[in-house]
Amino acid sequence: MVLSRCPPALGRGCLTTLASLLLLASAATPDVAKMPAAPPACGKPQQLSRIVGGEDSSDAEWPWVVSLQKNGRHHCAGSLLTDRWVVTAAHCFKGSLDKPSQFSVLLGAWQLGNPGLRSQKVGVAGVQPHPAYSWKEGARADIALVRLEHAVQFSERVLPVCLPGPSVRLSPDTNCWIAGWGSIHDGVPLPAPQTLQKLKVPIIDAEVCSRLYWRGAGQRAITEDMLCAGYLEGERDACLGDSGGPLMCQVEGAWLLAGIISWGEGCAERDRPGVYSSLAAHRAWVQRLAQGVQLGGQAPRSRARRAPRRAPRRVPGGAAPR
Ligand code: 4AZ
Repeated sequence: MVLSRCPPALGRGCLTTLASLLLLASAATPDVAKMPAAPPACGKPQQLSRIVGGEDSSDAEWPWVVSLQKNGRHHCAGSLLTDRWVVTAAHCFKGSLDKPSQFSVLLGAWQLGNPGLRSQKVGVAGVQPHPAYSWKEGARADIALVRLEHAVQFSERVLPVCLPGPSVRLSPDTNCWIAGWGSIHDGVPLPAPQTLQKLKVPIIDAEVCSRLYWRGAGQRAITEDMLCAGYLEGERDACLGDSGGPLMCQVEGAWLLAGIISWGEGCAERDRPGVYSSLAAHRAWVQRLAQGVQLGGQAPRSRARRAPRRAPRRVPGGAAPR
C-alpha cells in the first residue's frame, strides 16, 4: 500500500492521525480481504474455442485439465475440482501411494514443453484412492482425489470443472470430449511441444460395451460405475499417459466431468473403446471428501416454480391492472 506524505498544512501529528484513522476503518468494516472469495463458476472456459476439427486444443480451452507429474515428468492427467482438489485415476498411484512427495500437479499449461509463466506447479499433500479400488488392471472404482499442498490461483487458464448433478442423464451417442498429453499411437509419445490434444467421443450404450468386453462365464468387465465412449471402428481413442484425464460433456452451458480415463484393451482398436470411471457413480464419495465441489447440468430453476405469482387483486371500481 502507498501512503502519501502529509501536506504541511496539517501539521505535526498528521501521520499518527492518519494511522489511527486507518486502524479505525479496518476495525469498523468487515475485512473483505480476509473473506474467502466465491470461486469462479465451474465448467465455463473464458476462452472460446478457435480450432475446428483439429486435434490440438486451443490455449485455455480446457482450464481444469492438469498434468500429474511423477518425479517431474508427466505421468497422468487430472481435473481441477476446487482450488485444493484434483481428481484423477487411482491406478496412477500404483506402488507409490506412500510417497506423495514424488508427485506434483502442473496447472494452466497448454503445451507441456512450453508451460509458460502463467502455469502453476503445486506439490501434493496427500492422495485418497477410492476405498473400493483393488489395484488390478480394469478394476472398478478407479478414481482418486489429490489434495494440493496449497490453494491454486484461479485465472483464465486455471478453472474448476463441474461434477454432473443428480438430474444429468448421458444417453448413448451424446457427444463428449477427452483431452490429454498421452501417446498419439501405441508406443508413440506426443511430440514436442506437447500441445494438449482433444478428441470428440460419443458415449456408447452400456449394454453394447458390456458385450464387447464380456469375459465369458458371467464375468462382467464393465461394472455399473464405468462408462464407455469412443468408436467401435477404432482409430480414435485415449492412450497411455491420458489416464486420469477427463471425459467432459457440455450440459446446460457448463462442462461436466462425466468420467475419468481409466482403461481399455490397447488404444484405438476395433471393438475396444475407451473405458471411463463414472463420476455420477462416485459423486457422493467425491463430495464427502472434497469440500466445495460444484455441480452442473441442472437447468436454472424458473422463477415461476420458485414463487408462484398471485393474480393481482382487483379493487371494485379501481383502475384496471396494467
Ligand atoms: C493407459 O494405459 C491407457 N484406450 C489409457 C487409456 C486407454 C488405454 C490405456 C484406452 O493409460
